Amino acid sequence: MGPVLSYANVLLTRDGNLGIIQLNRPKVLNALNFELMSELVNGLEELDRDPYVRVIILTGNERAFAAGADLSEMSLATPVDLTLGRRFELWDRIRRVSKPMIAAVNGYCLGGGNELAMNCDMIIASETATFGQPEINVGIMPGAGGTQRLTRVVGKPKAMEMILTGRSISAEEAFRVGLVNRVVPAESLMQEAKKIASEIASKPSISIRAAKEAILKAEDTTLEVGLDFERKAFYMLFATEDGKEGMKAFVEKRKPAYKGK
Ligand code: CO8
Repeated sequence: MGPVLSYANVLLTRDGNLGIIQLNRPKVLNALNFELMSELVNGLEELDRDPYVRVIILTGNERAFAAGADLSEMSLATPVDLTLGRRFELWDRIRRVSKPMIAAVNGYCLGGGNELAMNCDMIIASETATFGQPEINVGIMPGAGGTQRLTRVVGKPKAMEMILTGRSISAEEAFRVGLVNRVVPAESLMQEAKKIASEIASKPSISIRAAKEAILKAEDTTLEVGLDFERKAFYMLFATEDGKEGMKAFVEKRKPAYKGK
């Protein structure tokens, strides 16, 4: 393990078949400015293209995953800048990352930071993490998917409470309402994130990719269209060597040897 590429605002490393991106603007609690977001998305795409990387972990530091959009930058924005700028295209590119992404969250996970964590496929939180959409306190509202994704995840009443009061919730509450997958002691956060990432990384990669795509479809389509999509993806896996190998190995009572093909 070791740094491979060092951008100015994110640190990108590889650890075996895991790709790790650490947000790295600690002085401002990883506030998401345009430069950080551009580097983050380029880093994610770099890892997505890397054939050796199976799962991506996104993390911050002890104090913050990210305290939201950079307010010193945002406070100067106009609707025209926001419309014509590439800021929100970056968010669309995160959704197109095909490999599983796990957010390992310590400290503040607020506003755009929470939206970023929700853009990942799972969230592992440390006991000291806090989650919130405090935009209302600065006269705006969530703009990178908060009203849509949080509502789908925690339901309307809780999303209303969080977004309209701007109050944060603890990691424990985030777990109870289904926003995070598990809560672990701060000192074992990365270890736990890597454990689940490695488990996923050991599975046949085409199945993982197809299953992720199908689950994401469930977020924005009808049941009928989603079931249809799932079925086609399922059929497709019968054309893969790994699909044949996995089922054959079970029947022959041996461990499968997957090739990622
Ligand atoms: N933007 C810019 N700087 C920030 C931000 C931020 N969001 N959050 C913290 N900082 C800076 C502080 O200004 C401070 O800098 P300095 O040392 O130079 O004064 C430093 O980080 C440390 O922060 P604090 O001293 O405030 O630390 P505290 O522990 O006292 O408080 C808090 C921590 C509670 C997290 C507090 O910093 C805070 O309330 N931050 C703002 C949180 C917020 O409102 N987030 C929502 C922003 S709006 C948003 O996310 C909209 C998303 C829309 C799309 C996304 C596009 C990218």
